[in-house]
Amino acid sequence: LCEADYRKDNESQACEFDAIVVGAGFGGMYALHKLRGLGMRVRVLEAAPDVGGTWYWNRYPGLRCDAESVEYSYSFDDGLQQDWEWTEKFATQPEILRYAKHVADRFDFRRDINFETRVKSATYDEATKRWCIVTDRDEELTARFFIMATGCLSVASVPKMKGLDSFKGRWYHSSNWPEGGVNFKGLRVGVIGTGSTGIQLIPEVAKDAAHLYVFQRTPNFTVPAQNGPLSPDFKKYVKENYADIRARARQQGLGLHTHGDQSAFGVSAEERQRRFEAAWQQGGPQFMFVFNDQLKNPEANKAAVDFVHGKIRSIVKDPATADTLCPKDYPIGAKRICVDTNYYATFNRENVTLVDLRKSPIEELTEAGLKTSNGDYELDAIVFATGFDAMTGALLKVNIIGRNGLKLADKWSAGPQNLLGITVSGFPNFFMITGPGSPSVFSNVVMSIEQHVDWMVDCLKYMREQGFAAIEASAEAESSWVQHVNDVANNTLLPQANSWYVGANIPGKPRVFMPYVGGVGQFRKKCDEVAENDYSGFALE
Ligand code: N01
Repeated sequence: LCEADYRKDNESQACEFDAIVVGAGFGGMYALHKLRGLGMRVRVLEAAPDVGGTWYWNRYPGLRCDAESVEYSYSFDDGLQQDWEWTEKFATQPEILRYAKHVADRFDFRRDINFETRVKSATYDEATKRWCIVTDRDEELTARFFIMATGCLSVASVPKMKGLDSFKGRWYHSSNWPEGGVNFKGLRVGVIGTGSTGIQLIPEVAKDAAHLYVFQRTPNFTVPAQNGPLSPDFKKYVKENYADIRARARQQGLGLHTHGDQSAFGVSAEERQRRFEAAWQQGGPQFMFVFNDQLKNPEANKAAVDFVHGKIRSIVKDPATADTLCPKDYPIGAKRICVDTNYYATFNRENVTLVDLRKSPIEELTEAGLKTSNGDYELDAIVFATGFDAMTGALLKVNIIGRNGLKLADKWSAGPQNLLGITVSGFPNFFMITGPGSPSVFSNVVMSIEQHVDWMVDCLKYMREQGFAAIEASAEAESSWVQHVNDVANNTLLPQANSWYVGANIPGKPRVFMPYVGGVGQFRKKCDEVAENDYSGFALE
């Protein structure tokens, strides 16, 4: 079906599908590919005018992926990975979006995608064992299987600040950036937020702005990307060894580098320092895996903290600014580690001022700018790099109603109960790609997407072979999975920060550690065991 045929079909009420997928990012596109492989009639519903998901909407200056380009890509088709040429160690957003579009062209995905279509609700009908999906075009579609591939970081969080409406300048949220870009030349700009996003865009905005004020509430740890063009030799090596690299990534998250297998205290102080320095010079998030106890042992973590504090103090010339940039009250890695290009050095520029919101909180936005408890800042533009309603935000934006009228929003009022991060008890034939309870954000997410989709598609194949019409997680299996996710997290230092991992950035959100941090290898093993045991923990009918 092409788009026009589909609309015609729809008019004649032929809107029944085997599967409806929401989202045409990396998750939705791969789900479409695999479901087509089962011979299913699939429709993907996407709010944006084109594919790409997060890489479509996020276009702020300086945006790159913090997983290396040759890893942050699909592994399912060797022809694809052999043909595509990444140019830099860490790909820019335009390059990743080009890749997503290339994949859509190559596999002719667009003919099964309805763009500019937002899903409003999805309701399970027990009598027919089908989902009814309603869109903002007032279409009603039905499908046996309903799959949310809406991403973990796709619902922007703009803090409710007093006076936002009165601000006379322009304001932007990083994840909904104007397509043509923003010209900050000669402007007084305020950036609120110093997470991965702020840390990437601040050095770029500083190059253009007349003056840049960085409003920091919590300092973050960031390691240099040490980005650069990929050499022909490296590209050749990767292409010749893709099978091994991908196999390692399926077990440990990333395949190019091996993780340290020693405790930080299994080596001398000099050697510890040497290894941290080598990781810093190598660049990227590998810094978190120099030693195997960095995220578990507070002392090992402190050794990494001290190393980064030393770097900040050596780069930033003004000691008071350097001190304000040093995170001191949570373990490194407990908020997702950031990866930057020239972040700390940006604070040496004459036209950049760091404002410590812990000492002087924002009171309100005014017509002319922003007022803290310590004074007024006149601004022409404000950038909110204030993050996302992570992991559950996009799932709960759709009114999903399962058996007995149960709303997902109500079921999750105390936290996102789920089984394997892929399914939810009370919601038959409903699947989440990279849902809460899965490794998703704690992994190379494209590899996780492939694993979740592969597991789901194997499950649907099994159902067809065995003659089942519906599958649903049992309440007991779900409770023990949530307990396991918590136990694994509590065995680390990760729950100790007020991060989006625990929903702390959204007022009123229940504090629950959402991602599975037991490792992608362990997660894969658990998923495979469930499948090998005829989907133990699930009811099939
Ligand atoms: O969002 P964040 P992000 N007043 O939530 C501050 C992925 N990502 O968009 O920490 C003042 O991390 C908030 O302060 P605090 C990646 O997984 C990846 O930066 O709450 N400040 C914090 O500093 C990442 O982790 C890439 O005290 C307020 C910031 O805003 C995730 O997305 C690039 C505030 C938000 O940081 C999210 O990153 C970009 C308020 N009312 C993103 N509210 C790459 O691949 C919030 N803040 C490289």
